[in-house]
Amino acid sequence: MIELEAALAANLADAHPDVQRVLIDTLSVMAQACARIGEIASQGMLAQAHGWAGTHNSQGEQQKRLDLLADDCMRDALTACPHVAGWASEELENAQASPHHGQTGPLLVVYDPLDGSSNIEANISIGTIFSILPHRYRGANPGDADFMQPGHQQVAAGYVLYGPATLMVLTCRRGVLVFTLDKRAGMESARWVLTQDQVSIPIATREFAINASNQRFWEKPIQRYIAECVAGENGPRMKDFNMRWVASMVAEVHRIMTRGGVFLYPRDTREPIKPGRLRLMYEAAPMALLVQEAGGRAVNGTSELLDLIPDVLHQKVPVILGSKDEIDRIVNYHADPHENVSWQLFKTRSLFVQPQA
Ligand code: AFP
Repeated sequence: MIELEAALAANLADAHPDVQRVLIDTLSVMAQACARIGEIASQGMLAQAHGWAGTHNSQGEQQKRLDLLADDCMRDALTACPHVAGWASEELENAQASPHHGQTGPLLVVYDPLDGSSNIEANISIGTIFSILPHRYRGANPGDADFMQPGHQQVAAGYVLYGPATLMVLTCRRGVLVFTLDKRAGMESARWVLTQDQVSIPIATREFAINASNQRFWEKPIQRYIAECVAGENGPRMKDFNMRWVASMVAEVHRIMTRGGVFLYPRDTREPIKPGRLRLMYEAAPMALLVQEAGGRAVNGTSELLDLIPDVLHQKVPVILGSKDEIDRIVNYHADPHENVSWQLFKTRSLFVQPQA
């Protein structure tokens, strides 16, 4: 079995030895932190990890106990890592400079410590998402502005899925690797082992994931795309589609990594100043890099997510990603915004209207 460090060394064989060392060390430290988060999550109520913490993050969202425990695990790990100059967490208002390595570390880390918080008490899959960026202005502690780099600058990105198995899915821009946390010899000697090399997302799919309760707020291109999927073999797509929604982006993206599909959290009209629910830096950009490295595509409807330059640390964006053929189609629908939705489809077969006998 190939363990994390050896697998990364092989994956980064063409990189400069210094780059190799820095990335392997940093990813190993983060992998350990995620193993710890997974352990706490798996203990649930036994670890007092369920329920509200009674606090809010900078976005005004209520925090769960596990959000905070996971954030602590990541922060402690990153503080000890000499290569990390600073980090930005979905749970913190501002970026933090490393107290010891702020001026010297070559890397910045951005992370969502606990994705899918609403699933915690229901014991449904949750995850951690992270992104690694270069620290370009060494000699000074990084501030918020240093983190606001477009996603295509990422040197690595990944997520950890705390599901029936604990999996880490990583890219160092040389394809996508999957590691499984091997706990068979006990948690003390748990290790990450490579279980899949070079993940490839099928180019075509018959499966989509969207929170259909927001349908009335979607723009026309998304109305049209979903209506056509739901119309199935009777509609213009002439094939039936399946739908899934886990409410944890990590779980949705991992399903797409394993069997293809489309995930949409599109722009909606509820809060026009927040065009979307997901954060560009903590969720959209790292997932976009992973999806692209696996042969898929990730857009906001009209532009590649990796090209977007953040204006603020917690910026939200529409996210549409997955199997390439479907994403190409959705981008084409956005390029033709005046095309009317086929409302007829909604009358006969809709997410909410019973099909006529
Ligand atoms: P939380 O971690 O704040 O619960 O959010 C998870 C998430 O950002 C993403 O993982 C899901 O796709 C999405 O929210 C689910 O949102 P809905 O509440 O619309 O199901």
